[in-house]
Amino acid sequence: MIKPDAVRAGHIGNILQMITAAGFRIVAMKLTQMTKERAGQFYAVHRERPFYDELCTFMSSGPIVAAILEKENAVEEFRKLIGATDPAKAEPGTIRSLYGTSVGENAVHGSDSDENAAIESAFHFSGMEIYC
Ligand code: DAT
Ligand code: MG
Repeated sequence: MIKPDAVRAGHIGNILQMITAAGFRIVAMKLTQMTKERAGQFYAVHRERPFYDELCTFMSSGPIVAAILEKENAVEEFRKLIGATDPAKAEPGTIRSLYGTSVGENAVHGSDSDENAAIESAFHFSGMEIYC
């Protein structure tokens, strides 16, 4: 996902350019806004964390770009491209280092495993919206 902060700041085009230049193929994509309840479902694993409410408020604060990306070793490769959760600690040149503004508002989401990538893909897209 391109998060609401980066969409608001006009970074959709630059971020997609970085993603495709890094060799990812976009197999599904949409501009959409999650309700706070849907954001809560998406981030349910973080339910007990102190930042959960802030996270759900932020993630539902405006439209996001949801996408499914395909590449060899995609999960690990995408996490390299986006950088560390805290933009201040992200490698220079990574998406979060360039476009994130704080640990909460860090421009992009990436799945953390193939299993979660499948769950998160199904959260945002129906089979007919996926072009593998
Ligand atoms: P990542 O998005 O790198 O997988 P995560 O899964 O640990 O990081 O956390 C999910 C999101 O929650 C993260 O992108 C931003 C928010 N978050 C994480 N730690 C936070 C913190 N200490 N304060 C505020 N928001 C935080
Ligand atoms: Mg995570």
